[in-house]
Amino acid sequence: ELKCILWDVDGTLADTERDGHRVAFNMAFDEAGHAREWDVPTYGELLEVTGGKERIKFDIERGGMPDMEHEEVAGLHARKTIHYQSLIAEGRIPLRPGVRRLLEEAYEAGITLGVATTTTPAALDALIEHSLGKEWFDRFAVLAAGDIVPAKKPAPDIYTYAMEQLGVNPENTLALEDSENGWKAANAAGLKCVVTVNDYTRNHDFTGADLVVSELGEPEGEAVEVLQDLHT
Ligand code: XBP
Ligand code: MG
Repeated sequence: ELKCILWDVDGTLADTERDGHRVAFNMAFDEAGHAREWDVPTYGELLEVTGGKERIKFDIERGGMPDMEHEEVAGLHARKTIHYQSLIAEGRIPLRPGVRRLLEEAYEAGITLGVATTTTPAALDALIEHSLGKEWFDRFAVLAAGDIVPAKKPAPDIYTYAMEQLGVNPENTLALEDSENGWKAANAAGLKCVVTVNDYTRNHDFTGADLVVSELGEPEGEAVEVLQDLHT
């Protein structure tokens, strides 16, 4: 029985990567005097690594940026988060199609809703406030985000943490994801997983996922039933 849905954020709730996170990283690099710009295809390669600080370190290892101490990476990333919050506050990043409808249907149906993401809490809060609506701070029963677990996706830890907080079992929980790393994390945590792909993730390997769709779609009164059927 489906009792809980855990939502990924970036790429799933909204297409935040190309016009949000990527742009914010570039603003932070420019401001700090780094001659580095992550263009759209390069950023696609860097998405192999989840987490913003981890992504900067990955680019350093690839030779894309000069070597830096952890503190400098953390400082750059903190500025990136500020820029990201401003971009989101400008209302640039809408929810993906069908997201609001599914959230509302599931909430009405009494399904426990939560978030499980590698994103920084401040970035998540900005998206909830400006793209989703403040009432969702209370409607989500858990907001599991960022460095709260040391190992980010594809490790299962953030899902395991969210389920522990909620007191729900993997058998009754469904993950909504958009990427291979996200799907692997959900699968490793023992969850069923529905994947909604986007431009950055449509060629990822989702072998074994329960359902892979291009988006959640808009027809009313069906989405929750489709997800519930996966659990019977
Ligand atoms: C997506 C990510 C994140 C963002 C940047 O995570 O990999 O790292 O690109 O986030 P998910 P921060 O799809 O699981 O939400 O810079 O805030 O770390
Ligand atoms: Mg994602």
